[in-house]
Amino acid sequence: MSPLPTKYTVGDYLAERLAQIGIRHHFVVPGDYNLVLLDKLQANPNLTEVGCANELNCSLAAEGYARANGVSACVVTFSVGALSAFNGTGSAYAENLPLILISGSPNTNDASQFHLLHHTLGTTDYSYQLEMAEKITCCAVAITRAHEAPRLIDRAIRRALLARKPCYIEIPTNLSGAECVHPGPISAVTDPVTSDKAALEAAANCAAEYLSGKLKPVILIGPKLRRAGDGAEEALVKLAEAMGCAVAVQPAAKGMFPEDHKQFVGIFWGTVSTGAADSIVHWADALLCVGTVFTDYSTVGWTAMPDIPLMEAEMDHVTFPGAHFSRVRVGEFLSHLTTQVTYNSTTMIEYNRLKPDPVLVHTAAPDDELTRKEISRQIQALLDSKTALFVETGDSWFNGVQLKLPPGAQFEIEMAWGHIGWSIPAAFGYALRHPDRKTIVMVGDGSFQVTAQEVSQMVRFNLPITIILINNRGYTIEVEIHDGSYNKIKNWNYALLMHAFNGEDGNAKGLSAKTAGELQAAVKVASENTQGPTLIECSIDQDDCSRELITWGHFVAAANARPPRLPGA
Ligand code: DPX
Ligand code: MG
Repeated sequence: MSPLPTKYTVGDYLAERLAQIGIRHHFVVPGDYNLVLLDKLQANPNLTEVGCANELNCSLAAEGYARANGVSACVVTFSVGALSAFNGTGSAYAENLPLILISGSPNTNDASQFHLLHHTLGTTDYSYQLEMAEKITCCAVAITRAHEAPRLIDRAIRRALLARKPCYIEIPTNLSGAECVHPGPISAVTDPVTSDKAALEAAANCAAEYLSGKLKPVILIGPKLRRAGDGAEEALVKLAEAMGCAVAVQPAAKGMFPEDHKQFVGIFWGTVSTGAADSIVHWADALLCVGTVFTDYSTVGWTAMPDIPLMEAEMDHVTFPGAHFSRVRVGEFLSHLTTQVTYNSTTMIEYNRLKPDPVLVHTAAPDDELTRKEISRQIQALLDSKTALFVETGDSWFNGVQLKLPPGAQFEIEMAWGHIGWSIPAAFGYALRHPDRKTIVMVGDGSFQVTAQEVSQMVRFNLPITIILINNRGYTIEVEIHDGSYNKIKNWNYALLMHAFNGEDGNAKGLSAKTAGELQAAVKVASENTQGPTLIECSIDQDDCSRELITWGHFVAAANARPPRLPGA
């Protein structure tokens, strides 16, 4: 550990807290309201500054870093920076990730002197950014005096860590270097809240009662399971084994239950489920939902909403038909329940009758035109226990969900927020924290165009990320939901772009594949390029999309098109 500064400033205090909660990299875009703060953060030897190309990418890189590290920080300037960074902050909120958004702000004297300032709306009220941040974070604080900084910084960070949501800290340009007290023990910020013993006991009893007399229990896992931390994922495997029942997983929770486990029955995604997950979920007479999120997307336009009474366990509470228990930590609850359940493998026996036979995967000849199926076949062969697979909004969601994850492989998807372009900066942020992983991104042409600049940071940090860019010449998912000329985009020379990002010293490689053999050769180049990203543009026909996308698109479009309900109707 480095020696602590004897005199603390607000900036030092924040830096110390960020380092103490396990942040090793902070993502920044400089601006005159945050420059002194950036100096202070830079001075902390346990933090590495990571510059981003713009604040949207900066916030999404921090979102990806939070997936790998559990918490992240994004530092931007007032308004012009923060309003762009709000997008990644919204993602962190929807995806349950504690991202600490830090914004520089005007000198504390300016508001009372009614000065008009740059990077503002041109009025003398500067409170709007804090008010906007309040809507998209679990705690938003603005420091107006240095002596309040320790209390406000600690409060915001603790709230974010406990709620698994983003927080916002605003620091005026003339306060980052102002003196404040030194930090107290970090446990005051990081110590978890434990379950209320009585509530925990009562919830476990209620669960046993919910299951009693039920013949066909099924466990359904959602994306909030991993976000809960708390050993919840491991506890769930033990509970599943004690129950012996079928375990289905929502698409955004793919990988949160081992896919090679004999009780894994597939991804439950309504009519576009894998295996026979939808049949077994709909056959169940008791559904133990853990961390589930039911949205129009995850229920395929509300067509797959389970219609039996549910048990729903969330990070810090459990709800049953007719009962609710607060302050029950999900990990503790699942462990407690494991000691009470009886073994009943009825749903596994039935699943083994229902499950489809393995399909024969066709391997294309080297000269065959590249297809979506062949791309998937080749990506499947790349996956191993070290892989982190990012799947972008678009057909990549459906193609990615179909892949079989080897044990240990990580799967990242941003299904709740669904921001096209997320995968490039998020994979960059993730790979910085986990350089040992083999990060692969499946991204469409339209999405890539939104945040392409962040590939240049992958080059700068020599990260060997493989980008499989599926070029189907437009916004195909939108074509399937509702087509129009707006779904066509300008084509780029994606492979050549890598040379532009290299500048004079980069190691990125850009390749394009139009045949199966070209893709195979490009994949080999990617695996040998350990010093920078490799982008492989895979050209396919614009109508070559998955069956699942077309089906899902149909039902989501129908849900979008419901006519307005009149009062009383
Ligand atoms: C939009 C989407 O090329 O993928 O496989 O061709 O669909 P596919 P692409 O990356 O195109 C993505 C496109 C335009 N969604 O089909 S999913 C609307 C949208 C969004 N996020 C933002 N703007 C618009 N999801 C930031
Ligand atoms: Mg496309």
